[in-house]
Amino acid sequence: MRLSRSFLPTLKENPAEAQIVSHRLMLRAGLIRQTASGIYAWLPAGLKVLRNISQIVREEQDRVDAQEVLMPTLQSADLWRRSGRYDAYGPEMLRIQDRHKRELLYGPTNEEMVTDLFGQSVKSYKDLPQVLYHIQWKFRDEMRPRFGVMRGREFLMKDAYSFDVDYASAVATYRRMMLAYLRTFQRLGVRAVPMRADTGPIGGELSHEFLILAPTGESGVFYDAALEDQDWLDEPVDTSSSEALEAFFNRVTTPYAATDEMHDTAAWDAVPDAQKREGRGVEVGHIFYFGTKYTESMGVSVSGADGAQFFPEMGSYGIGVSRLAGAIIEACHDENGIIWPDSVAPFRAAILNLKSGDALCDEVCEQIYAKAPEAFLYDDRSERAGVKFADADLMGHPWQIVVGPRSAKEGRVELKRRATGERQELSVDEALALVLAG
Ligand code: 5CA
Repeated sequence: MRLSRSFLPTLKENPAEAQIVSHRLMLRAGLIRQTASGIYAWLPAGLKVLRNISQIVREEQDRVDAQEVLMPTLQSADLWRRSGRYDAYGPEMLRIQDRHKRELLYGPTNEEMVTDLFGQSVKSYKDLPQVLYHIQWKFRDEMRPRFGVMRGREFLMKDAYSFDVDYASAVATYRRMMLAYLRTFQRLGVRAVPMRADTGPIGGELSHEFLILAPTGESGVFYDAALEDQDWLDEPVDTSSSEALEAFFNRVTTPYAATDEMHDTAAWDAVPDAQKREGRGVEVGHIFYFGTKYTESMGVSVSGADGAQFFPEMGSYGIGVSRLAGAIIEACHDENGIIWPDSVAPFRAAILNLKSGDALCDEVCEQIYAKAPEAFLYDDRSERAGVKFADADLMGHPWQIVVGPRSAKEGRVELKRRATGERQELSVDEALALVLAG
């Protein structure tokens, strides 16, 4: 994308309404704009981030055999009356009437709809397990929307729902999903620690939330440093073996980890001091096992091997996709701006033309840009070098390719790595190879 022609409205000043760093940086870097309280429009660079996050989430869901669907945002109130949650959900639910005075709602979550969809088509134990997910907008009329996309009213969620034949199979599904989550967050370039959680309005008996560690997080967290050394990308777990899944689950859940809400000081005292880590975290995912709560209340049963009807065991698994954009910034920034992990960045590199209008500089920049226009944000504006450097740091591209008249004469460019500040002078081809690798 050429910066001179793009819709990338950066701000020099910190917007007064933004209290936390990710909100400030998302506004300043031109990623989002608020359109109503707790509701945001995603501008081109922000949308690329949202898509990059969604794609990694999708790949990891597909890897554990979850199947993508797309359920609507609007749901009928009757569906929620069947589970008894229509009245129970309270004022967070946005209730709507259509022209025929039929009651609808903007979905805050999809347990009822997916249970109904499942029940319409699946009639036998032979068709289990099933895991369905979608990446769809949700609405929760939060009392105090704040911190930009971190606590919005409309927000993008990946929500998956599983149906299993019995408890043992449901637990295996839950553990597979836990692994998918750890891999997802690792690929997104952040560390997320799973913590035992309260089940809240979703209900159920087994639940973990995943928190990204960031000093500005909403929850206090206490955890054992053993959880810091785990690598889920290079240590494959055999997800077809329930023993391997159990060993994995124990490894992740045995070391102490709790948010302040669930903190157990006696158990914490037993953690060796050198292993104790205390900090703050942002909840980016939450998984639940709740058995037959919805299948039973909604009357959705299938026939078993013995011919008798039974209620499938369910779980639901959420990831806050739009919240993640903010949470990643909370974890990855410095005083100059965002430092995007490579996997999430809207552009791999900015091309900074230090002398727009100079024939040679323009030519070298155009030559680089033509190699991969989708990967680069070409700063072709006739601005001062300082402005270009500052904007590139603010927007957080993993690399900056700096083209100035002196080095351009020798066919060389300066390559800066945003995360470390390291600079090196390289030939155009060497720089391109580094930037476009992986
Ligand atoms: N049905 C279950 C799982 S599919 C569910 O709704 N879980 S949840 O309530 O925990 O939400 C899942 C994730 O959505 C949360 O972990 C959080 O990351 C994100 N989320 C929840 N509320 C908001 C909000 N107001 N703004 C942004 N993200 C949110």
